[in-house]
Amino acid sequence: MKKGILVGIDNKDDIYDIDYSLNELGTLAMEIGIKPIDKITQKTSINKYTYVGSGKLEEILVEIKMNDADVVIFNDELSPLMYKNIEEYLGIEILDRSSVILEIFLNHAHTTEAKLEVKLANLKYLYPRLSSLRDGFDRQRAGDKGSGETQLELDRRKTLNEINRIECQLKEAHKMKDRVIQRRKKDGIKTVALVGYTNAGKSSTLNSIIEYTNKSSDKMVYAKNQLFATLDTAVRRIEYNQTSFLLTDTIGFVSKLPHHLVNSFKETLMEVAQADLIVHVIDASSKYAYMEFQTTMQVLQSLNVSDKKMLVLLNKIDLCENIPMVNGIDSIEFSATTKYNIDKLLKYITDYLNSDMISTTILIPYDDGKMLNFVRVNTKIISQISLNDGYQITLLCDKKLYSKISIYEPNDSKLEA
Ligand SMILES: Nc1nc2c(ncn2[C@@H]2O[C@H](COP(=O)(O)OP(=O)(O)OP(=O)(O)O)[C@@H](O)[C@H]2O)c(=O)[nH]1
Ligand SMILES: [Mg+2]
Repeated sequence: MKKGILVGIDNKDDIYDIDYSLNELGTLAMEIGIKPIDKITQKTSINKYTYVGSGKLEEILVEIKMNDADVVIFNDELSPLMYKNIEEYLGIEILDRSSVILEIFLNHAHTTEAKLEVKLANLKYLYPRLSSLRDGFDRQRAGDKGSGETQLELDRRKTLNEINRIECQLKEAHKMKDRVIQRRKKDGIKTVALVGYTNAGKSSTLNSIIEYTNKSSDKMVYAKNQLFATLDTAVRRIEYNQTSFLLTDTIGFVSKLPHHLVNSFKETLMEVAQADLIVHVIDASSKYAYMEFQTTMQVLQSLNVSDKKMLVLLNKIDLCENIPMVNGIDSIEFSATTKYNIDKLLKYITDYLNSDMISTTILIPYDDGKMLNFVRVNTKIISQISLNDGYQITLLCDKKLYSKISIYEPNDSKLEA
């Protein structure tokens, strides 16, 4: 493993506590094979030329020599100018928070859409930095400046072309996704999205629900003790208590996510924006549970989905000594591993989804198989009786579907008690 020094600014205006933030950076670094060996902080605001002040930079240089460090990681995104100045001064590999997160995402993206989204974010991050990167490359080769400049123009053109190409591909993929979401909405299909800090247990929660509701295990999703194990949304149909809904597993969040990444994944996170209910999964056993909760709320705000109905799921309760308090939002203590309170969770979800349902009794002629099928798939059937001229069905349906269903409401005289 490479040895890394973490450097952060302890700014009192920052909403994140510096210990939390550097601890998180250290965990992110480990994910790409860098072991944090030292943490250096400065109580000030970010210096726009060198991130930290010149005295601090000297201190970092001493630490590098003393610890034989391979890389220095800065806790915020460095501007191209900062990157160039620092790299010239320190003379070793420099990374910033964004580049570490991007590298993890590049390693973990599996589906075509996730791969394109990460690649796009990475290219947008690299584009303004091409000049510094090429300078470094030329310095190493002691090459002539002239060829370096034309090479830089070439790099820039290639990068821009690639950005345009990927944006076009993604536009098509997102259009398709949007059509699917709109169709679901039209058909009144309810959706619930699992969101939360990375490694909180979103995928495990989905898997435990799949298992509990007797779904086949091939519907399970990838869950691992790893940051950003999930990079693509997965949607599964769940049936419980005669209620059917779609449950979405989503990508996890961390603080200071690179803005290009958030933009790239915005469309993928459409599922969250369109959900009827958000289940915010928290690792209740984490020392930083509250900060992690805040981090997720921040990202949701940047996605304009902070006003949705939310349930907080205090997961990993099996590991908890102290259970975090949640005020003002409904919450359930839970364990995806032991399935503690899973029935309570499912009851909460289905009760909420059914709360804006209309109850009615309809009569569907025996030869109207299409409507019969529609009702079976999209409504909650309470009872069904076979009469002379069709099925009499008492059901609960979504308000949006009522106009389609009410056509089948017979005159009272035709109804069987
Ligand atoms: N003890 C315990 N471990 C849990 C529980 N829920 C999840 N885990 C573990 O936590 C780790 C992360 O779980 P995931 O379900 O992959 O977490 P995630 O939120 O989907 O993570 P990302 O996809 O990386 O954002 C795994 O090692 C799980 O086994 C729980 O209730 N109790
Ligand atoms: Mg996951």
